[in-house]
Amino acid sequence: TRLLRVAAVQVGRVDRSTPRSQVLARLISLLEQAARQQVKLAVFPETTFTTFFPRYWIEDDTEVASFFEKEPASGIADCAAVKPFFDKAKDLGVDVAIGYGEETPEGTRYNTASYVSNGQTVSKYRKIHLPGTFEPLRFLSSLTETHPTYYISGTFEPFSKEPGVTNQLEKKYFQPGNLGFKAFRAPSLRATCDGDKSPIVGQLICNDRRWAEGWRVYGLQGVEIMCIGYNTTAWAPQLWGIDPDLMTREAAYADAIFHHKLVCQAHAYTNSTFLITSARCGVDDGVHPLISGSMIVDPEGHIVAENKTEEDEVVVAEIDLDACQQGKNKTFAFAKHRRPEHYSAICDR
Ligand code: CDT
Repeated sequence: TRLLRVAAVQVGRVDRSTPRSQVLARLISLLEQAARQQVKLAVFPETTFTTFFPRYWIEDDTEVASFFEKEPASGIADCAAVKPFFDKAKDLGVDVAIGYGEETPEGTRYNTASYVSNGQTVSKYRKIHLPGTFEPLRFLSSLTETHPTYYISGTFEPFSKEPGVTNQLEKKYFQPGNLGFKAFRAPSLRATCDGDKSPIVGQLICNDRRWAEGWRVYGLQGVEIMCIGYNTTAWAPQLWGIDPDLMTREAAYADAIFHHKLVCQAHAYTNSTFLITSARCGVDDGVHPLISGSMIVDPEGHIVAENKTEEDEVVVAEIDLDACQQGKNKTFAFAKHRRPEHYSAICDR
């Protein structure tokens, strides 16, 4: 056996104006809770240090810049604004995988997740599948007339460029990731694994989890632990292209959770890997709901631990990395069963 205690760290409501210092204090408290439960790897959400700002059309670049970390070449753990978080993780001996808005020294902005151990960046991933649009969705006046309830609910009204529209403007605020899907070993976790093999880890960010392509690239590298943070809106009918009158908010939430679990469990299973996946959830600014659904999934696709609340919460499980071998050696023994000569179309287009 190669036992390891891990945590999906869920983070609740964070508003547009919530100061970094307040978020950091909460994250440090979550780290302490994880360490008290002997957790060695804690996975945090996407854009953990701020609200999920791509939902807003923001014209003032000073405000946009305020949602990014100016990351030095030495890595995010040396970024002054968030250093206390990484110092605490180092003190507690907890490896962290955490998402944040990255601004490079050259000024390029990415949606990034870093794996940091003992104050050092072991690996960095930049989100490749950026959902949504470059421009705000157009306001459809016909819908205002036919769906007055939806538009006067105020859910998205105050933050859209045009009233009554919600946005997912990741293509506007981020460059597509340029680091590929690079699995890596986490040497700091070797001692806890009852053997000489440190785990093979991979990272994706939110929308990436819906795409089989990235998962399989990690699967082909023998990944054993996938770390995935996300912000998934629980109510955006116009964005999804559905009539708001044909679905209740409860049904929309349930459907968003269903699709989240469907892709996470299926892709963990078909790549014979554990998955630790962590939500930024709650109702930001009191009007923007995000799903929860933080969980730890085993290589057979079963959920072994999951969130109980819509707030800050540490979801812990002890996992045995040797459990990956069943799938890797039998049903999904890639070398024996794959037929790549028939797969070229997925690279060609
Ligand atoms: N943050 C993020 O990637 N969210 C997306 C929302 C997609 S709706 C256009 C997700 O896949 O959860």
